[in-house]
Amino acid sequence: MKGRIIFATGNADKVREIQMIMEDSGMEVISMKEAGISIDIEENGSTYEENALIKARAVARYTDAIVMADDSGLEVDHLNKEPGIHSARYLGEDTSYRIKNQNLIDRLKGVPDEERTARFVCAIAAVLPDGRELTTRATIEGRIDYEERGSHGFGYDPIFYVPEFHKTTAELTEEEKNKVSHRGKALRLMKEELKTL
Ligand code: ITT
Repeated sequence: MKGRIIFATGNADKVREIQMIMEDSGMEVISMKEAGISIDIEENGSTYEENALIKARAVARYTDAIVMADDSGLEVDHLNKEPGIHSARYLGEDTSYRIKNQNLIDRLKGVPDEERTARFVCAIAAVLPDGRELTTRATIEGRIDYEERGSHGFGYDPIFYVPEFHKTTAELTEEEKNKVSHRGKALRLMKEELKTL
């Protein structure tokens, strides 16, 4: 499949990662903002897939291009998988990630390594010009670190420690993160699905 994909996200950090991951697809990825679509979308689904579809469908109303959306989050096992689908809104949408990250570290005070397990989850939804809808999902497993480390990435990356690298995802380069991340894996699954159409 060739052409242009409009990504239904207002998160510029996601757009940067997605453009890198999709570089070899032969398709141009632009954000909804770049496509001149500025709408507020209420994410009231109860799963990552539902929320991704809500975002993609909302933007698909304004274009004949393929529309994709990403809904993602951090699940901390010791906190009953919080903040989960509410990750962007955790402690308030405008609260800095310094504060959100420190809050999660504080809530895990005294919790040993083996109980600090967590994962990033990403669902990608695609709405095709003919109305067909596709979703994929992938995860990356890790642990909540004891302090923030690294300056790459965004959001919860500085506290998301990946044991196989002995680094947080904020200490990985963008290329390294994209190879193993929830978003990299889910988008590559979507690329494969699109190839079969
Ligand atoms: P859009 O809905 O406009 O795409 P958003 O940031 O609100 O942007 P989500 O509702 O999907 O996106 O929330 C995802 C949140 O999960 C994101 O804001 C981060 O806090 C966290 N998150 C997801 N992927 C992440 C990653 O790769 N690294 C760090 N944090 C991540």
